[in-house]
Amino acid sequence: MRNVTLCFLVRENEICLAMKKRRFGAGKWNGVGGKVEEGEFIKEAAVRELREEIGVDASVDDLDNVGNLHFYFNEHPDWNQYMHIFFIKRWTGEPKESEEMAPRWHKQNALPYNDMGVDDIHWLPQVLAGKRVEGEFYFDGDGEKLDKFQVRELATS
Ligand code: 6OG
Repeated sequence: MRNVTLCFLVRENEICLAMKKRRFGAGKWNGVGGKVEEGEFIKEAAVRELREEIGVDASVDDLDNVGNLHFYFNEHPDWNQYMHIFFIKRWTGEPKESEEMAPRWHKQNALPYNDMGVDDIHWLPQVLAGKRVEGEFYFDGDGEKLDKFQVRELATS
């Protein structure tokens, strides 16, 4: 299954979400990420996407893997993907807009879940509370409708 990354810059009480301007998830707030390319390590791909999409530089050592989720698209099995989620507390540069995304800081306790992926409300609050998660989500249609899901909390190391 295709590996994809999702990164969130976090600072006290706030998290950086980016408005996706095109392609999958356009018009929604999300973390920053994309497909892992052939021959790339997952964290390297995450660092590359951060630089390409919001102009921020991070070190692979500062990527904290807070969750891993399998996504299954009932009507588009070729879209199925395994998403690796990272929180990042140390980086250089200021998030800035690109052709792909427009970043903005949000209060962690007032996130725009209605304008985010339908899965996010089911795992992001746990992650913000310091938990690590794994799980599976099944979607109908193009990913806008949740069919069923399971999320499990993992022991934090
Ligand atoms: P490109 O195809 O533009 O990368 N992604 C999802 N994120 C959330 N929160 N929910 C989903 O539910 C998602 N499916 C994919 C992974 C797509 C980006 O969107 C994330 C990538 O960071 C279905 O290269």
